[in-house]
Amino acid sequence: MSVGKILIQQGELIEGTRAVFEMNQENKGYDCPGCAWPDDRKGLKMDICENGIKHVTWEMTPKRVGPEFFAEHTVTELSTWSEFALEDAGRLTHPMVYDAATDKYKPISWSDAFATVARHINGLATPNAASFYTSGRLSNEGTFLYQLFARELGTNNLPDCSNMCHEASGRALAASLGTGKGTVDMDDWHKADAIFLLGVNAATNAPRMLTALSEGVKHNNLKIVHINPLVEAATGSTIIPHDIMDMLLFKATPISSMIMQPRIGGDFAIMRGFGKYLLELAEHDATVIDTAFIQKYTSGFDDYVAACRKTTWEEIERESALSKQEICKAADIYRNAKSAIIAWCLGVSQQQYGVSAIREIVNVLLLRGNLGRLGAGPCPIRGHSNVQGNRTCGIHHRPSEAWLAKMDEATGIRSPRQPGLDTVRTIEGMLDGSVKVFMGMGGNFAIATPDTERTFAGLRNCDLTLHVSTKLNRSHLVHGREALILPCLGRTEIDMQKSGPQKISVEDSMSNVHLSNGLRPPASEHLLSELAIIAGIARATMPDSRIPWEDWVGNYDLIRDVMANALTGFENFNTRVREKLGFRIQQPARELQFLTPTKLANFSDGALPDTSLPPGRLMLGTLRSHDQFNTTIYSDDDRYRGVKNLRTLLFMSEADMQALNLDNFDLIDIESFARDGTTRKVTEYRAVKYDVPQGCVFGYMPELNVLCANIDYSRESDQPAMKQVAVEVRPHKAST
Ligand SMILES: Nc1nc2c(c(=O)[nH]1)N[C@H]1C(S)=C(S)[C@@H](COP(=O)(O)OP(=O)(O)OC[C@H]3O[C@@H](n4cnc5c(=O)[nH]c(N)nc54)[C@H](O)[C@@H]3O)O[C@H]1N2
Ligand SMILES: Nc1nc2c(c(=O)[nH]1)N[C@H]1C(S)=C(S)[C@@H](COP(=O)(O)OP(=O)(O)OC[C@H]3O[C@@H](n4cnc5c(=O)[nH]c(N)nc54)[C@H](O)[C@@H]3O)O[C@H]1N2
Ligand SMILES: [Mo]
Repeated sequence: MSVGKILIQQGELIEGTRAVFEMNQENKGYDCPGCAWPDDRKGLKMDICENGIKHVTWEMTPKRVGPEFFAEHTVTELSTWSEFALEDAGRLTHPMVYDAATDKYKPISWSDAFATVARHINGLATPNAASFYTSGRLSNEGTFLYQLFARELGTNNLPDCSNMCHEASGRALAASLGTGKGTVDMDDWHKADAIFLLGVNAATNAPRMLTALSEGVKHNNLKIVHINPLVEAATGSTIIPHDIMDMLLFKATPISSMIMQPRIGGDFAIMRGFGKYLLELAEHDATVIDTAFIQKYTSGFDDYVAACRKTTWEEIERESALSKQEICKAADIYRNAKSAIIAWCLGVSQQQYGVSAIREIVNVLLLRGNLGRLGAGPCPIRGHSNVQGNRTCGIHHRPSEAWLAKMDEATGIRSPRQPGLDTVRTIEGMLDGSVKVFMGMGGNFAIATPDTERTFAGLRNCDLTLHVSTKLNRSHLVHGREALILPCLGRTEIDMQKSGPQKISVEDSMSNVHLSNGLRPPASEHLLSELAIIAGIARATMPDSRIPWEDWVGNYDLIRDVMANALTGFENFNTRVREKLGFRIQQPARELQFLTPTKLANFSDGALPDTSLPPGRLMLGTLRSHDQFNTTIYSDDDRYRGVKNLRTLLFMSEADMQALNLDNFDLIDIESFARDGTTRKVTEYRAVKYDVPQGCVFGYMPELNVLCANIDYSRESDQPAMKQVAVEVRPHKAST
C-alpha cells in the first residue's frame, strides 16, 4: 500500500512500476540508488524494498526545475522552503549560475560553467584551497575520475560522506585486521548460527537485510541479538520486504532471540563484558575460546586479557546501563554459536569512542576464531549505495603511499603526498578562509554536516561553491560569492556517449562489484553524466593534462582498463564486471592474511572510558525517520515509530519527562553543550514519550545538526559524534 501511494504521489504509476522490475537484476537493470545492502545472489528476481522504490521514483519524478522555475523564485525566497519542497520541485534540467544582482540563478552554458570553475581554481594560491566533497552515490568510474582530477591538480582534499558515516569502522578494522572493510558476504549471513546487530535500524535503512534474517530463522535456527537503545520495528518479527504472499497475508516471521537496550555509547562496554565473561569461563572450560586460532593468527592477546581483568563489572554496568546478568546471557548466545557475525551501523560508529567499540567487536570475534570461515566475521553495514566503492576507488583524504604509487603508475600523474582535508576540517577551512572553492559531487553538504550555522557561514565565505546534483537542495541556496548548479543524469537514466550507451559499476557493503545500467530517457537533454562533468572541469582547468579525458568519457571501458591497473582487486575489470553477478573484491583478512605491521590480527586493549554526564544533562542521538533518505525528506511521518506529521520532536523516556514535568507532546527547548564551552539551541520541539533508556534522547537528522558542534568530532576517528551530543531539555518558554 505504501509503495502504491508513493507511485501515485510521484505521478509514476505506470513507469514507476516498470522501473521497479528493472531494479537489482543480474547485470541488466540498474543498481538501487538507496542503501548498500548486497543483492541476494541466489537468482532472486525481485530483491527490492519499499524504501528503495521511494528512492527510485523520487529520481523519476516528471516535475522539472528549469530556467523558468529559477526566473520565478529568488534564492532568498527559496531559502524559506522546506527540504521536502525543494526536492519535490523536481529534477534539475540546466546548468545554472547565481546572479547576485537579481538574487536568482540563471542559465549558463556548460562550457562557460567549466570555464568559471577553471578561472577560480587556477586563481588559487594553492590547489589545497579547493575541497572536493563526494556523497556515496557516485559510481566507481566517476569516483576514479574525480580523485584523479583532484590529485592531478595537486590536492588530497577529498572529504566525503564516509567521514560522517563509517570512518570509525574503516580505522578500527584497518588497525585490527589490515582491511577497511567487513569480511563477510551473503553466504555467511545465510550460514551463521548467531548474528549480533548493533546500532542499526534495519527495517528502515537496510530493509533487504530482513530477508536474510528471517530466512536464517526459518531454515537455520539462527539466533539474533539486537543491541539498540531504541527497540526498533522488525526487532521482534518481520514481514519479508519483497515476499508478496507474506506481505498480503501480513505473515510475520519471528526474528529475535534477545533485545538489549543499552545507553548511548554502551556498545564498547557490552563487548568488553562479553570478553571478560568468556575469559572467566575459559579458565575452567577450554572450549570457550579458540586458543589455537589466537596463537596462530593474533597478536596482543595477553594485553587484552589484562585489560579485561582490569575493567570491573561495575564499570561495564555503568557504561552500558545493563546488568552483568543480561550481558552474560547475550554472551552465552555468542559462546554457543559455532559461527557468529557481529554487524553494526551508525549507532556504533558515530560515537566518541566508536573506534574503540569496533575494535572491541573484533576482539570478541577473535576470541572464538569467528573470522575467515563460513558464517562468521565482522560486518559494518554501509550506507549510501556506493560509499564503499568510493573509498576503494580513491576518495580518501589520507591515502596510503602504496595506493597512490600504484595509481600514479597506472595513470602517469604524480599525486601529492600531503594529507588532505576531511569533512570536519573542510568546514573549519572555509571559515578561516583557507578553503575558497568548494565542490559537492552529489550530496547536500550544507545540512548533512554538523554545526549547521557554522557550516552555512563557511559556505558563504567561499569564493565559489558548485554542486553536481539531480535535485534542488539546501546546499544550492547557502552558497559562495559565485555559485553553480550542474545537473547530472541519475542512476536510472540512459548514459549515451560517443561509443554508445554506457554502464557504470558500484560496490556493495560486502565488496561485490557489479554493473548498473540506466534504462530510462534522461530527465532533460541538457544533462551530462557525472563523468562528463568531471572531465569538462578537468580539461578546462588543466588544458595540458596528460589524461585523455575526452576519449575516456566517450567510452567508459577505457577508464575501466586503467582502473584495472591502478586498483588492487580490479584485474581484468572489464571482463569480470560483465560476468552474470559481477565479481567480489578479494578480502585478504577473510583468507586470514592480515596486512597489518604485525602480519597478524591485532587485539586492542583500550581502557573503558567514563562517558557519564553531569546531573541534568541528557545524551542525544540523531537518527533517520522511516520516510527520509539522509537529507531527502519524503514526508513528516515516521510510520514504524508511530509518528505522523512531526519532525521537530525528541523521543524521551517516561522518567526523564516526569523529572522535567513534561506531558506527551509538550513544547520544549533543547540546548547542547560542546567541549569548548559553546552552546547551541533549538526551540519549540515536542517531547514524545518513547521506550528509551533514562538519560538518552533521540531526534531527527538533519534538523538537529544545528546542535552538533563541529569541534566535538571523535578524537579516534575524526568523525562528528552525531549520536553523542550532551544536551539539556527545558519546557519551552515563549519569548516575550
Ligand atoms: N531509507 C533509508 N535508508 C538508508 C538511509 C536513509 O536515510 N533512509 N541512509 C543510508 C545511510 S547513508 C546510512 S549510513 C545508513 C544508516 O543506517 P542506521 O545506522 O540504521 O541509521 P540511523 O537512523 O542513524 O539509526 C541509527 C540506529 O542506531 C541506534 N543507536 C543510537 N545510538 C546508539 C548506541 O549508542 N548504541 C547502539 N547499539 N545503537 C544506537 C538508533 O536507535 C538507530 O536505530 O542507512 C542507509 N540507508
Ligand atoms: N546529525 C546527523 N548528521 C548526519 C548523519 C546522522 O546520522 N546524524 N548521518 C551522516 C551520514 S551517515 C551521511 S552518509 C551523510 C549524508 O550526506 P550526503 O550524502 O551529503 O547527503 P544526501 O542527503 O544523501 O544527498 C542528497 C542529495 O544528493 C543529490 N543526488 C541524488 N542522487 C544523485 C546522483 O545520482 N548524482 C548526484 N550527483 N547527486 C545526486 C540530490 O541533489 C540530493 O539532494 O549525512 C551525515 N549527517
Ligand atoms: Mo551514511
